Amino acid sequence: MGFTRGFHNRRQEPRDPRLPPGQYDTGSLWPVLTAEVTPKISTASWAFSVEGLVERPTIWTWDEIQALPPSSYEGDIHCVTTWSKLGVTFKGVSVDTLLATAVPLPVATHALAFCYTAQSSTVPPIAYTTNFQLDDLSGGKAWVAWEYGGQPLPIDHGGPARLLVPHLYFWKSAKWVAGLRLLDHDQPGFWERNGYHNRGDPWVEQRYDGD
Ligand SMILES: Nc1nc2c(c(=O)[nH]1)N[C@H]1C(S)=C(S)[C@@H](COP(=O)(O)O)O[C@H]1N2
Ligand SMILES: [Mo]
Repeated sequence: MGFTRGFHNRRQEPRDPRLPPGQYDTGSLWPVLTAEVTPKISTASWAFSVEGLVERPTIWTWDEIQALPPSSYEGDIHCVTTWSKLGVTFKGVSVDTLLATAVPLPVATHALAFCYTAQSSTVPPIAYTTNFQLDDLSGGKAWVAWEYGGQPLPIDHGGPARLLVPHLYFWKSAKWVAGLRLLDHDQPGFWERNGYHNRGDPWVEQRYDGD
C-alpha cells in the first residue's frame, strides 16, 4: 500500500497543453500593463489608418470599420511577464480585411503599429509602437478588436480598439491602436528598442533580446 500512496503523492497535476513554457494561468484575472497614461479616445474621433507602402492608403472611421465583415478570436493570450489567459474571446475585424483594401506593395515586408497617446502623459510622450513581419499580421493571425467577452473592450485594455496578435506575446497587441505603417524594412517598436525580443513567439520563449 505504501508503494501506491507514494506513487500517488509524486504525481504532478498535468500541465495545461495550452500553456507555453514558463507561463501560468491567470484564471479570471486580467492584469493591466501600460507604460503610459491611458488615452481617452471617443469613437466619434477614432480612426484607423493603413499607410506607408500600400497601393491605397486607407482611413476607416469607427462606423466604417464596424461595417466590415466581423471576425472573432477564441483562444489564449500570453504576456511576457508570464501570465496567460486561456479561452478568451475577442471580436473585431481581421487585419486581412484591412490589407485587402489597402493592398500592400510587393516591396512591403514589415509593419509598424502606432497608437493614440494621451496628451503630455509623459515627457517626452511614449507614443507606443510595435513592429511585425507582415506574415505575422496576415493569414488570419491578427485583428483590430473592439469587443472582449461580448462587451466593449475596456479602456484600460485598449478600448475603443486594440490590435490583437495572440500568437505573439501580448506586448505586440498594441492598445489604443491608431494604424499600421507598411515598410520595406524592420523598424523595432517601443519595447523592442528597450530589451524585448524582436518577434516574441511564446512557444519558443522569445522574451528578451538574445533569447
Ligand atoms: N499603446 C500601448 N499598447 C500596449 C502597451 C502600452 O503601454 N501602450 N503595453 C503592452 C504590453 S507590455 C502588454 S503586456 C499588453 C497588456 O495588455 P493589457 O493591459 O490589456 O493586459 O499591452 C501592450 N500594448
Ligand atoms: Mo508587457
